[in-house]
Amino acid sequence: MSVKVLNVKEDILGANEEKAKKNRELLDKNHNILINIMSSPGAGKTSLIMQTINRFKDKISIAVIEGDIASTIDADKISSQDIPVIQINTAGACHLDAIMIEKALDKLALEETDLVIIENVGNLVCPAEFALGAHKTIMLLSVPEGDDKPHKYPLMFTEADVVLVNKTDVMPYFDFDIKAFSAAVSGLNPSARILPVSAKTGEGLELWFSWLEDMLK
Ligand SMILES: Nc1nc2c(ncn2[C@@H]2O[C@H](COP(=O)(O)OP(=O)(O)O)[C@@H](O)[C@H]2O)c(=O)[nH]1
Ligand SMILES: [Mg+2]
Ligand SMILES: [Zn+2]
Repeated sequence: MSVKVLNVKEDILGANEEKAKKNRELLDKNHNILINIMSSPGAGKTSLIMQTINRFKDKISIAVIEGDIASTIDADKISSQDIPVIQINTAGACHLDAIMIEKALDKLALEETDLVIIENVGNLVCPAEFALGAHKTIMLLSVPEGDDKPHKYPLMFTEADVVLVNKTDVMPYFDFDIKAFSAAVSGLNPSARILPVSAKTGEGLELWFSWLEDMLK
């Protein structure tokens, strides 16, 4: 008997791509920009989003989609800023996919929104495999995680339009080699913008804000 092999992963990713395209069409129709922020747990996604909201909320209308395996802790923080937020609880799944985003977009007043920010599930691996329909992909790597991560988790760095190196305020306590890190990222993805920031002290965030401002024009 011959063995039949089912490439389920390819089918799943193909169906996801189709749905991501539909999401993008919906966003474009409503003149929304969608950014997808990915990192490992604790790298500083929520802190960066809070800083970004503080900076832009008087100028533009922002909505947030929070992806977590469980809880509404991050969504509650964002919501305290009077920002519309949709919490997706993935009940164990370690990434967001385009169908989840479709459902979340359906619950947002897109015609009244300029920028939609996705905080993906904290995970350096599979979130990068699932297109969501985002216009730009942002990756956050924090200093304590180490400068070797582009070698170990290349896909995430390959997919990113912007790589933010967060927690620069603790740089003196870690042997993080920013030059080696930047060279590794550029080797994988020459067009990635690499921006060292501290979402805690605000250091370097001006460059992130001006990148975002340019993109929103
Ligand atoms: N020292 C320092 N701590 C930070 C910075 N950004 C975030 N944190 C802290 O790191 C922890 C995780 O941050 P959070 O934004 O929740 O990360 P997330 O899990 O990626 O959303 C929190 O205790 C933050 O206060 C930073 O730039 N410097
Ligand atoms: Mg978070
Ligand atoms: Zn996953």
